[in-house]
Formats: sequence, structure tokens, C-alpha cells
Amino acid sequence: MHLEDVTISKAIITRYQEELLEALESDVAVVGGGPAGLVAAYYLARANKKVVLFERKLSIGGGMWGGGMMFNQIVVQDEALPLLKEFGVSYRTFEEGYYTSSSVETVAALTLGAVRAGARIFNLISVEDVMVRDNRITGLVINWTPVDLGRLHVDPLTVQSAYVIDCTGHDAQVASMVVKKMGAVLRTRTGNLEGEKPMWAARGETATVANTREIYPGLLVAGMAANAVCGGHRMGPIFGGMLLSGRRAARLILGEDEE
Ligand code: 48H
Repeated sequence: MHLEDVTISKAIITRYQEELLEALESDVAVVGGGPAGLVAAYYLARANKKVVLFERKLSIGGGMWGGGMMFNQIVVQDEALPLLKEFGVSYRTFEEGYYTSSSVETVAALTLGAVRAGARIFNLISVEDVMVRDNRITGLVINWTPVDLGRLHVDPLTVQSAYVIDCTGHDAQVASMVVKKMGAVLRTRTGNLEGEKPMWAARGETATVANTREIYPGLLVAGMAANAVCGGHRMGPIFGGMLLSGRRAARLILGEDEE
């Protein structure tokens, strides 16, 4: 077979550029490709929203890959079982109400589900700032992760979106930016970032879903970020709350759920 090396380069650059141009204006921009972000992206894309997801790392999946202490299994409870089924993830019953899945299979299934539903996923891109107009989030400021890692002085680019979902996990990076840069008053108990509470699986799981909300006009929080912002407990390697939270964030944007 005759292959031109430069044609391969042209194909990659052309297609990536097309994808990135398409991502410049979206209905929803998801920050973070952990379980909460992937599930939110899936449900929104499935509802025909134009969804773009930015993940800082090379790999999508966030904290799910490592299961608990690198034992690559996750636990899911009854309430979240329909989501494992929705994504075609195989699971086994451990005890009544406790199901286990391979963390690797789950990340792969969530990722494929989101992509096939129509979400555009960009890895190796870090969200480093937000755009705010008239006290509403209107978009994100993005840069290549290696620019950040290399501490290079390279100016970023911007993307515009009607909604942003902060799915950045424990650090709640987008919410933190809004507070730090805008002195924003969040829709939390104190109006500020409440901070995450210590391990308590039962409470943490319920709180993750309850704390999934629009905390600032145009900005929702989901997954671990919801508890970091609103003051919920951490829960260890049980992931049902992350999946349910991602779905709830999507439903809130779609007007299918009330806060
Ligand atoms: C682009 C970014 C940026 C940025 C971060 O940590 P995650 O897996 O988040 P969740 O909420 O989907 O799931 C949380 C879960 O993994 C977890 O940590 C649990 C259950 N912990 C319990 C406990 O007790 O510890 O994924 C967040 C993703 C990561 O992939 C980051 O790389 C990415 O967001 N990210 N992407 N721009 N500025 N910041």
C-alpha cells in the first residue's frame, strides 16, 4: 500500500481543527472527564445538546481507573444500578445492595457512551479561566496542558457555552476560579466554597446528588466537585453518586429536574 506520511499529518491536523472549531460554541461545556462529567455529557448529547468536554489529562476517566487503593474494582449501590445497565457495564452482586464492576470496563463504557451519543471530547486541554458577562458564566478559557506543566507563557483561547458543568472532582476548579476571580457569591449555605468533609460513604453519596446544582448563573457543579463546593462528605470508592450526579446535572439543564 502506498502511504504518504505528510497526508497522515494533514488528515490529523484538518480533522482536529474541524472538531475544535465546532467546539467553539456549544450548549454545554463539561470540565473534567471523570465519571460525573462523562455521564452528564452522555445524557445531554443524547438529548441533542451540543456538548463539549475538556479533560486536562491524557486519559479520560479521572479517579475511576484506580478503584479503591489501586484495586481496580468499583462499588455501586442499588440506586445507580440502572446507570450501569444504561451503559452496558457488567456487574456482580457482592451482597444485597452492593454491586461491583471493573473500573476499567466502566471508564471505557462511559467514554464510549458519551462519544457515541455525540459529545466531543478533548483530552490534554486544561481549563484555566472562565468568561463572565453580566454575572453569568458564558464560556471557558482553555490551554494545552503541556503549556501549564511546562510553565510556558502562552496565551490561551476561549470557547463560548450556554452552560458550564464543573466536574473537576475534589478541587472544584471552575467554582474556585469564579470565587477567586469574581468574588462570586455561590448558591451554597454560606455563599462561599464550603469544602469537603471527611469520609462517610452513606452521607457523601446522598449529598453528591443533592448538591448537584447551579451554583452560579450558568455554572453547575456535579460529582465530587458538588460536595467540595457545598460541603458534603467524601465517600471513597463507591461511584453510584458520581453517576447519579452527572445524570442530575444533565436533567437540570434539560429542565427535567427541579433543584
Ligand atoms: C480540565 C480538569 C481540570 C481542568 C481537573 O476526579 P474525577 O474522577 O471527578 P468525579 O467527580 O467525576 O469523580 C470523583 C471520583 O473519581 C472520586 O474522586 C471519588 C469518588 N472520591 C471519593 C473519595 O473519598 O476520595 O475527575 C475529574 C477530572 C479529572 O480527570 C481531572 O484531570 C479533570 O477533571 N480536571 N480538566 N481542566 N482545570 N481540573
